[in-house]
Amino acid sequence: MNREELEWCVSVPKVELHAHLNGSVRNSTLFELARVLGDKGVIVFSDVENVIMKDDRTLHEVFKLFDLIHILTTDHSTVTRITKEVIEDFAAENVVYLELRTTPKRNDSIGMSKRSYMDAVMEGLRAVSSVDVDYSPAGLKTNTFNGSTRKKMYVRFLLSIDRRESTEAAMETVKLALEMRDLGVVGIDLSGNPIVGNWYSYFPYLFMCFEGYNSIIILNFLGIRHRSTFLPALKFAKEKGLYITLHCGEVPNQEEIKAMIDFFPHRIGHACCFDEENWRKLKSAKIPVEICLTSNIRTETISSIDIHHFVDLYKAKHPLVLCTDDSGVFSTSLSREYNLASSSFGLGKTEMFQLAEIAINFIFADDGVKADLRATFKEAVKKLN
Ligand code: 6MZ
Repeated sequence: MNREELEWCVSVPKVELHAHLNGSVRNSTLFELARVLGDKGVIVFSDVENVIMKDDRTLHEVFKLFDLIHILTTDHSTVTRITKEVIEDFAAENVVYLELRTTPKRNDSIGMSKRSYMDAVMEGLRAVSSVDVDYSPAGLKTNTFNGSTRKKMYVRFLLSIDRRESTEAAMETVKLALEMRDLGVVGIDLSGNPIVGNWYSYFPYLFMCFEGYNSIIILNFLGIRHRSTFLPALKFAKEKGLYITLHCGEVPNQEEIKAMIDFFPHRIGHACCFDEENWRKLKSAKIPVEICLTSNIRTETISSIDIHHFVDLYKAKHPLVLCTDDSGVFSTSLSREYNLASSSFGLGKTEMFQLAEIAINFIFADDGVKADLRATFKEAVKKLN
């Protein structure tokens, strides 16, 4: 990686729209947390160290890693700490608008509800000290101090529904998002292991009823388990005016991909494993795509960068935005993603700058924020030239 080019990518203002909180935790923080739990005998530090240091991991392995990260991070004070650090790391990268997504977690054993998890996130945001953060859609709430001349950054939140969750848990997340709109929650993300959970609701129990004497015996005929679906929660969120982004096509489930496009989310993430028909559908629907290059390569979702679908979408002028996905897990940064796009696809500085600026069109915020961001880019272009 050319150092000078990377520095240029850092200096460009950027918009980050696909970043998972727990995937963006610094390795140094994970090690520190692992050491504490190791000393308490909750985990074996060296096992954790090996897992964290592993470079390439399949998509399946990544989800095992997240389970481990959640053991390390999920108590209120740690959630606050990682939120502060992650936002400050993005600010240091010159990210001027960040949509940070996280899965609100309930853990009765430590008195954590989805709401208290999010309160801990908000506390982390308010603790950010390296930049002024605007996190309220009405522009009323900032952590600005009087007379501050610090850089300003917009932060908005997306609440993630994990595909493992029940319909009820997904609905609770949507209700929480509605409750927290004034605190900068703008939408819902569907994420998690793509082979878990179903898009459609269906009745998989094939059962036989034997009515005899005074009782009814129900036999589970084929042993197919009922799985709840997240669709009712997503529909409800959309009806209530929340923005929706879906992880779509991380695995080649064409039926689900088709249904997701028909749902017409405001954006989708990844779009890796589309067949020709769904690819055509996506392009004609013009749904913006959050592209995560390093993540796709590291998880082997895309076998090599030169066949990445970025090129096709870019040439077709399809709305797209470069993102990190999990900057901690994949040891990347948004500047590195821009640098990678530039070196892999031969984009010059003008194209890179335009790519960064055009992302403003796809943010889940109002026109006032968009106008302010456009002004920031206008100023930046003068300095960079
Ligand atoms: C799907 C992903 C993901 O929510 O605990 N997540 N879901 N595909 C991916 N591509 C690699 N990367 C991260 O952050 C971690 C959670 O984000 C989702 C997973 O559900 C993971 O557990 P939070 O802050």
